[in-house]
Amino acid sequence: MSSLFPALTDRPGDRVALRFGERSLTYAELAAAAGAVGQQVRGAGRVAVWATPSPETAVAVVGVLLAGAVAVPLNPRSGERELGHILADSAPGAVLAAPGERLPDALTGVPRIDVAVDGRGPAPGPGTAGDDDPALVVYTSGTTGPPKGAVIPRRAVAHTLDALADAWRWTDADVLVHGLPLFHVHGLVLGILGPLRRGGSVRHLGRFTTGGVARELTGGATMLFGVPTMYHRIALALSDDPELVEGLTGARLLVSGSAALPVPDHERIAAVTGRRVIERYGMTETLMNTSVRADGEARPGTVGLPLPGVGLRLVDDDGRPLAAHDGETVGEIQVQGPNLFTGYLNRPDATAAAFTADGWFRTGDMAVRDPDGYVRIVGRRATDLIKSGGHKIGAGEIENALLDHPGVAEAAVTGEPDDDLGERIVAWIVPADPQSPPGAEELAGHVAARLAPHKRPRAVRYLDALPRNDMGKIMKRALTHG
Ligand code: MCA
Ligand code: AMP
Repeated sequence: MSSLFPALTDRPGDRVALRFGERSLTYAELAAAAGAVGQQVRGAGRVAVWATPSPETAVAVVGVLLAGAVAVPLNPRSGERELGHILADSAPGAVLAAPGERLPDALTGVPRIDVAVDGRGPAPGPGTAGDDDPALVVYTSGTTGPPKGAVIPRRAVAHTLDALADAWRWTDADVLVHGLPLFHVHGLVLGILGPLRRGGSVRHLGRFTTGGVARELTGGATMLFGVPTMYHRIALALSDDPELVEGLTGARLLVSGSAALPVPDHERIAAVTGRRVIERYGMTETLMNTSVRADGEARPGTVGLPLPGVGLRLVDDDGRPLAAHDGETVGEIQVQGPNLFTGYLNRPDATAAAFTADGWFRTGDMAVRDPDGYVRIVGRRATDLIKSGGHKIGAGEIENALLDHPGVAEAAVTGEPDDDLGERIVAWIVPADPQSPPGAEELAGHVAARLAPHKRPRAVRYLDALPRNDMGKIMKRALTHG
């Protein structure tokens, strides 16, 4: 296939490709370092990447892709159980990490390759990998069980990034700033591979702060990507931070995604800066489906129009497509197109269940369409999927982790509205010993160590018994509405 990164494979020059804090790499330096990685991983099949927010992660993923291998980004804060599952499922031939990074015991059996940002490898060629060959396996939560590995082909990466370039007028003149984690599609595919495919530049904040956003947007950055929690924190900070106001006001494009941007945050930012945040809608399995266009109307609460090449329909409960664009009739979003994943790794059952008989992907997101076609997401089919800080988290995996705690007899997990996180995780616990129930911090630490810190409950409520129906099924609505 044609190169995923023409700016790296065709005479890379001295333009800065990426910057993390004080450390930056030009296109020529990135091509050489990625070439060195590529030499080491060629033929390795799947290669895990210890995805810290660092230039090593970018070099690692680009090197793997240029070599035609498959990158499996790992959350460096993954707990034992989550990491154990991902490694057993994806069986990586090697793990790429920054030198000096301490890796957990679960990775002991996997050959380690240190990523040298000053490495010098042969100029990457066009490669032999085909469009339908996998580029990435990204793990994503479902309602029950451990996370599933979404296999994302090279064509999906190319297609989604080019569709966004069209929608956003995204060019090599753009300098993106963000502080997103690099083990999700948002931060890695859009936030790192996006600028590199365009031949532009990215500045990563290491960790998100409103001060970092202000500094970069007043210092030459043109675009900002973030999850709604980040825009919420920006909206709160605007009144005390003139540099932040100046930066947002002057930016070419402000983009939010991964969860719904609350209308009050959208309006607050618009009122202070005169700028409207653009929303786009995507999913690990589908990459990007819709977006408000750079020259379109950024109506609060809408995620815009289907991107070029993406088929999108709403269906009723019986799976029948809805014809109405009346802004009222709610249906599930189904999508089709070159942006889609090819399936879940080792899970033909889950893959089959995710598609309709005629090949549409069931997103589980519920939406209406405005008369002009704009998509407005109104909710989610499964209440057992929680979006907290833009991370998708399955209630089932947290319940299983809680049940592993000796002090927990029964557990149920729900999501509750939260101004900052969108939703916060709430654990409902029947203690094994009502006289000495495990504390909230103890349980949060227990989940953080097994799964990941962002999956920890933010509140714990204690009950004598969980409400159950005649079939013994926990009635979560009675918990949240009780
Ligand atoms: C807290 N920490 C702990 C514990 N509690 N560590 C161990 N044990 C504990 N019990 C640590 C955390 O690891 C973290 O460390 C720090 O304390 C603060 O944690 P937390 O409160 O969870 O973080 P936050 O500051 O509230 O984070 C908010 C955030 C974050 C920055 C908005 O949620 C975030 O980065 N969200 C982005 C999610 C995302 O990218 N989603 C895209 C997926 P430390 O501070 O050192 O880290 S969706 C997607 O990809 C699709 C395709 C799409 O549409 O985009
Ligand atoms: P993930 O599986 O972690 O990639 O998350 C994908 C999910 O995030 C989608 O199915 C939606 O529920 C949600 N999502 C992503 N972008 C948006 C958005 N702009 N507005 C509302 N929900 C969104």
